[in-house]
Amino acid sequence: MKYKGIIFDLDGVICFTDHYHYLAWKALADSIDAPFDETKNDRLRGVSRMASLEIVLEEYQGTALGEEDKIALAAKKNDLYRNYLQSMSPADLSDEVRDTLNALRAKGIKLAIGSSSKNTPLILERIGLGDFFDAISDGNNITKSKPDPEVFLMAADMLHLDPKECMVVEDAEAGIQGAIAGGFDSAALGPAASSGMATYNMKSFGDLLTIAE
Ligand code: B16
Ligand code: MG
Repeated sequence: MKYKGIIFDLDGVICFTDHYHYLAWKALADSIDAPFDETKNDRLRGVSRMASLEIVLEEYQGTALGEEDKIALAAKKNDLYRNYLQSMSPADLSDEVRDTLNALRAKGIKLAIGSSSKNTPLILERIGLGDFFDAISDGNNITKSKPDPEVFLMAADMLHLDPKECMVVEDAEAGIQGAIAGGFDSAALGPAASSGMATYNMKSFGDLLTIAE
């Protein structure tokens, strides 16, 4: 096998919660008359919650907001988002992703999560992967969000592997930048695949089986 470990981004790779992020940010933005659309939502991929809020507030023209106000707004968005997550179930994990993960594990490759989301444990539990991964590095154990490599370096460390022995799978450009900065090979899906920055560009998740050979 080319890699001893694979580190997966969660949102946009293992499952898709970006529409729930959109609905929650849109409701929050509407409540304070800040313009927000799908294009702005696309810029939030892989970006931490507080950094996302700064993007949401770029065109906000209401009364000045202090740190406390921003924390309250982010908490309100997160409550809305977590309500949407309650509707997720194992049916939100595609057969292709499930089968590919099982096949990679059968080849003896260690599998980890490297996500910016503090809601990673809830999402994994909802889609039936609560106990699946060998390591979980997420928004709860990092101090710097992607494009910083910290989340991936911590995942590799948890797997007791060197970055050179691991590959990162990402849908966000910020994630591919983080992988490169950490010394990882990377495989890109969706928006990140068109950036041309990754080691491999994939059409679908199952391509990992040939990449990892
Ligand atoms: P939370 P990923 C990221 O997940 C999302 O892509 C990004 O849109 C979100 O702002 C970030 O998690 C933080 O999420 O508010 O749940 O902590 O793609 O890194 O798995
Ligand atoms: Mg992502």
